[in-house]
Order: sequence, then structure tokens, then C-alpha cells
Amino acid sequence: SDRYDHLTIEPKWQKKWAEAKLYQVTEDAAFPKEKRFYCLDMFPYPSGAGLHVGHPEGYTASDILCRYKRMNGFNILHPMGWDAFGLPAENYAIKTGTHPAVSTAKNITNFRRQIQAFGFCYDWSREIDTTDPEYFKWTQWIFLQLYKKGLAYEANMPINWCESCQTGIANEEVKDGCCERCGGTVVKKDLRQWMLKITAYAERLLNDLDLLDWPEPIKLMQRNWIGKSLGAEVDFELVAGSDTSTPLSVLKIFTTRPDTLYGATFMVVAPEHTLLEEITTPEQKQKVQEYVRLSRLKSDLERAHLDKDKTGVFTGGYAVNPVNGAKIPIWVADYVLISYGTGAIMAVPAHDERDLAFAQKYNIPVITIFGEDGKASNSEKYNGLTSAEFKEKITADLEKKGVGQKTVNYKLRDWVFARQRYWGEPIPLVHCPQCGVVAVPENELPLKLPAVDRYEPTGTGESPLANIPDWVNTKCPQCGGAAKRETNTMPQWAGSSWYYLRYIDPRNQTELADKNKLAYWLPVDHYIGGAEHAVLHLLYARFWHKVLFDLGVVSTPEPFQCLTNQGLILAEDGQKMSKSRGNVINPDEVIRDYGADAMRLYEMFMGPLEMAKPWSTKGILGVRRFLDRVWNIFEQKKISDELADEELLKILQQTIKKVGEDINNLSFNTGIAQLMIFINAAQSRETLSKKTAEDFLKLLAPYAPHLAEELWEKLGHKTSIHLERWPEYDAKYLTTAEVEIVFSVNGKARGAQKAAKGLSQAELEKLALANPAVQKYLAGKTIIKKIIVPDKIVNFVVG
Ligand code: ANZ
Ligand code: ZN
Repeated sequence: SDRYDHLTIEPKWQKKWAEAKLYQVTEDAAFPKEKRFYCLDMFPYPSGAGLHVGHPEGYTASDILCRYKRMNGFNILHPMGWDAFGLPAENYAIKTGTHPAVSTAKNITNFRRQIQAFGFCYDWSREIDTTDPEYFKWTQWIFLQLYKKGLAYEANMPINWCESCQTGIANEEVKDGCCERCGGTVVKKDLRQWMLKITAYAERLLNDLDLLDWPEPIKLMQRNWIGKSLGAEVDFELVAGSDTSTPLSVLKIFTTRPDTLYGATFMVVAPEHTLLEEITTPEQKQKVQEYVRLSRLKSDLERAHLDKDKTGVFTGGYAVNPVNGAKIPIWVADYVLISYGTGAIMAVPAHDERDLAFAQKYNIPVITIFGEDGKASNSEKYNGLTSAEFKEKITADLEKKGVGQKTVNYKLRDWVFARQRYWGEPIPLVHCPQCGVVAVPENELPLKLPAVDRYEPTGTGESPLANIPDWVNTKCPQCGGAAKRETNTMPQWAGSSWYYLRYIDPRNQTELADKNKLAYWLPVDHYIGGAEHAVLHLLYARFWHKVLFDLGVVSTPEPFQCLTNQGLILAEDGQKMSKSRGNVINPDEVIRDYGADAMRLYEMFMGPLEMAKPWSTKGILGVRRFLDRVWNIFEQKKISDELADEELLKILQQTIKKVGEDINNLSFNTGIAQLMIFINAAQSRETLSKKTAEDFLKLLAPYAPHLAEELWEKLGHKTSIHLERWPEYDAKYLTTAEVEIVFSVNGKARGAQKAAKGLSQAELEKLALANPAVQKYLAGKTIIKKIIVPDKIVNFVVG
């Protein structure tokens, strides 16, 4: 049989759809709020390598969903754009001298061509590019709003520095102690930084997760990353050494277990703790200094890791336990981090693993507070209390005595927002010797990047922009005096933190987007993309959205209502696709050989959307054969105005129902299987009724839009199938299958009855008890046991 000519059909329809502006959308008031659907794809970084087969997986899923929703009367916003700032373009510039804007434009052209070859229903009139000054003007504007609200601040602090990217990076970008982007070594470096106060939103970022239809693992990752801990800060007075002339400081600790205060047998301060010098006795000074020097060389991860051997040095100093006056030795150890809590702890080896390992190593006593019964001991008046009761009571007592207070701590840290690189949005601030930091006036935005000759990072912790005097030297917007521009640029996460807002009104010259249009579409109804952004992009975007919400720019507290993560597409060998392994599938070649429709259908047929699955050339062949069979049925069968036979009608109704429900549940693979069932049945018919044929094409249209459109035209239609309504099924054809249920008493069959397939155990028991024959054998007896096998048998054991 024949293959249809995808090389002609697919470009033909792509061109026609574009000319007809079929997928352009407006904010039509005729659609009520519940009939508006904003479907967002994670926009790609247009790399030089071109599209990866993983991209069209999510894009096909959202495309099918959009097409289905449109056929069900929804107004659809479905846009696409480019997340185009970032290091690869800059590294390429360093290597070749090509300006990043040039290589980026080239890559975008290639990506657009590749994506358009799939026939996705994007409204291309809304395309955006984060490196376009008309776009980043508003990224800079948002930064200024953060700055004016006190949510952007300058700080000199030790940050994570990637040695190979030669830039500071955010905590969220450190993965297993290495750079998330390049895998390079991350060290601590003291650097002047711009920080965003995401911690001010920690509580709301945590609580509002409850509003979202997101995969639980992603929500959990965000909860853990925010890391809220309830506990208490407790003051321990230092014990005087030989010098009694100056008043003693207080050592503040944070604990989540104030109920174990009586079990504290040593204290630990972080090597960076400001009181360390005061605490340390002259005899211990040299040892402590050496220890501090060595711990500087380790990363936080190395220091805090549970299985790592705990090290530390006694300081010679002591503190007083405020509950019982016990004198407790103070150690310095690097498993306590300066960046969390107060940078000091009371150690309770009986109830904390790390403390126990440390105590065993250095022979420190262990005092147990809670035993098997869960009641406190060794704790004077608190003995006998449960942990919860104890915590509450002792915290109140500490507060009354003025030596402690209830405290909430978060693991979340402020966002290190500056990058010492060229290819990013310039931070729109000026440093003036007279006025300090001054914002670039909003009417001077966008602040564009200057042309440069060399893109190499300076390696000094300054951006390449610092080497361009013409750009750096400027006038202070406030006093007019000589001043210098901020030379750090924004991280790649900046542009992607709000892009979904710009799609709503992409050419607006006066605002980020029109308020009414924002209200029309927000929030994003469905967001589809990879899970790798769980605590990066998805946390940052939520933060910016909340800031914009507080400013009255957007009217919803959250940006993305529903989220789906597509699974990885692996290579045929089950490994991750990578250039170095030579196992990368090129979408251009697949489209050339099998067609876009086949590739779309295949990626959806591989398995459940969320799962990782390996590519299979045999698999795509099979899918292509299915589409050829569809083509041939329409070419060869007689299509008449007569009614279809009852049997085929029945299968069609089932198919309408199942394919629709499956698309709604993003269960695309099972929907395709149902389309195949229908085609198998249709193949054995000589004729096909026109109505049946048309209904089938409508079901196929979201999956294989080109083929469905071509066959639709061949049936004589002049308007697009993609503007058609989804067919309705007739419930009368959908009676469920019946099965015979056997009723038995003490193992002997006493009756039977036909019943609908799939009844619950309770329903089956009810049927059995209502059966007269069964009733006869149960009379006067007690049922000791029931054995119910669904769709088969109900057996009563009586005595
Ligand atoms: C005494 C205690 C007894 C603790 C016990 C735990 C168990 P989360 O839940 O992560 O907030 N801690 C506090 N600050 C620290 C720091 N800067 N570096 C390392 N550890 C620190 O953990 C809080 C607990 O971690 C605190 O409660 C403290 O140890 C330790 F049976 O205090 B706990
Ligand atoms: Zn000034």
C-alpha cells in the first residue's frame, strides 16, 4: 500500500495556516473566564546544537491539549519565544569573536524553523526574545521595582563562585557541590553582590503551594528548599576566663529541640563565628586558628554531609546552661554552618546523630532525655512530659526568664542575582560618589549592552563591562556628577521569571502588559516542561509574580495553576542522549523521513508523558504505518452518505469518549491506542459513512493536524478542520459489558446472575444477598466469612 506524501502535505498546511492566521488570538470578551485557556510551554534556550527530540515532547503534548480545547469552544493563548541570554552564546563569542547577538539571532532562526516544522498551533505574532531590548527593558523595570521596595540590595559576602564559568552563581545553581550548568568546581569567594530578598517571601512561597495543582514531588522539593523550621533561640552565658574585666557576651543558639536542653553536653560554634576569638583561651588559640584555616578550604556540602567524619577543636571556653547552670565546654567544628540559625548550637548527642558521632569521637558524655516510653527524664520539673508538651512549656519558661524565644528559621537564602559576565541584562543602577547607588530613570530604559571587542571574563570578579570606560563612566541621574555604572549583569533566570506575562501583551510600549489583558488570561492554566527547574525557575518566577502582585501589576497570587513535567526521552540504548555518546536523534531527519505528524504521534505513543522512555526507530516506523493505513482507508474505501453499521458506530462512540477524556488527562498514549482500534475496525468495512469518517478525522486532528486537514479537504471541506467542534458521542452506544457472577454458599454454587462488568465488592455482595436462592441457604445462619472475586464470584462461609 501507499505512503502519503508528508513532504508536500505538511509544508502546504503550515503555510496555509500561517496565511490564514489560524492560531492568532485576541482577548475576545465573548469567552467567559472559564472558557479561556492559557497553555504555556517552557521556552527553549536556542542553543547552537538545534532542537533536541525532548523539546517537541512537551510541545506536542501542549499542542494536542490546545487543539482539543479549541474544538471544545475555548479561547486559547499558546505562545512561544526564546530564553536567549546566557553563557553558551558568550563562550562561543570568546572562542570565535562572533557577537553573542549575532550567534543568538542565527540560533533563533534555526530553532524557529525546526519548531514550525511540527505544525504547532502557536500564535507567532506573540513571539518574544529575552535579549531583545524591547523585552529586557521590562526585565530591568521589574528589577528597579524590586530595588525601590528594598528587595534588591548590595552586599559583600562569600558567595558560590564557579571557577570555570568565572562568575558567581546562586545557591539554587549549586548541584552536589558543583556548578549546575558546567559541572565545574564551586568555591566560596567574597564578592560585592546584588541580592534579591526572596526570603521576605518564604512564608508565602511555602503556604501558597497548597493552591497549586502541581506534581507532589515538585511541591515537596520547593518545601524542602524553603525549609521552614520551628524552634527556639536560647541564650547561653559565657563563663569568665582569666580576664574578668570586660562583661561577657552571650552565645545564642538555635534549636528545634528545646525539650533536650538538659541533654546538652557540649556547644559548637561555626569556624566563622564572631565570638570565637573571645571564647578561645590562650592555650587553645593556635589549634583553633589552624582548624579555622583548614575549614575555609571546604565547601558547605563537604562540611554538612551526614556521613562525613566530624572534626573539631576544643576552644577552652565554657557556657552556662540557662536551665540548670551546668558548665558546658564549647568546641569549634565545621559541621555547624555560619549561614544557618545563629551559627552556634547546643549539642545533644543522645538525640542527634551528628552530635553523637562527634561525642563518641572526642569522648564527650551523653545524657539521655527521652527513652522508649517517649517521656522526658533527667529534666527536673519537666520529667514525664512528652516532647511536644516539653517544648511548649520550656519555651514559655525561657521567654519569661528573658533567655530565649520561639523562632522560625528558613533554609532559603536570598538570591545571588549578579553575574560577572557580558551576555545578560545590565543592572540599571549607577554608583555615584556623592549620592551612593542611584537607579537609572525608568524613561531611560532599556539600558543596552555596549559593543565590545573582548568577551573574556576579567577573572577578577568583575564583568567584562568593567573594561569599557565609555560605558562605565556616566553621569549620576540625581546630581549630574561623574558616576560609574553597575557592571554586573543579571542571571539567565531573570528573563524567564516573567516571560509568561509579556506574551499576554508583547508589543506594549508603555507597560509590561495591559492590566485588562493580564486579568483576561492569568493565571497560566497549564504549564508543561521539564522537572529540572523545580527549585530554580519555578521558585524564582513565583517570587517575582508575588512581588508584582503586591505592586498591583498582576491580579493572581500565583503564576502557574497546573504543572506537568514531561519525562526524558532517552536514546535507543536507554542512555541519556548526548553528543559525546553519538546517540542523538535529530528531529530534522525524523521529520524528513517520517513526517511531523508521525513524529508527534510517536512521541505521544512512546508511553505516559511523565515517564522517561527510550527512542525506538521501530516504534516510529509502526506509527507511520498506522498513519499510512488511515490515508489508504480514506483513499480506497467508498465513502457514502449511508449510515454506518451499528458495530462500527459503537466503536466510534467509544473512541470519541475515550480520546477526549484521555487528552483532558494528558494520557495521550492510550488515546492513540483507541484511534488504532477504530482504524482496525474500519479497515474490515467496504464502505465508510461520511459522518463516521468526518468524526474520526476530528479525533485525529489534534494529534496529526496535517494529515487530518488534508483528508478533511479531500472530503470536500473549504474551511479548516481545526476550527471544527469536537464530536459528541451518543451514550446509548456505550452500554457497558456484562459478566456472569456466581453466588455460592460454603463453596457450593447456589445461583448466578448477569451483572455489569467492574462492579465493586460491596455492590456484588448486595446482589448476592438479594438473590432468593442464596437467601434460602443463608436463612438462620451467620455469615462467618465473605470471599468476593470481582466479575466472577461471591462466596459466603456460614456456620
Ligand atoms: C539541639 C538538638 C537536639 C537539635 C536534637 C536537633 C536534634 P533543622 O531541622 O534543619 O532546622 N543546627 C542549628 N543551627 C545549625 C547550624 N548553623 N549548623 C548545623 N546545625 C545546626 O535543624 C535544626 C537543628 O540543627 C537544631 O536543633 C540544631 O541542633 C542544628 F535532638 O539543637 B538541634
Ligand atoms: Zn550622584
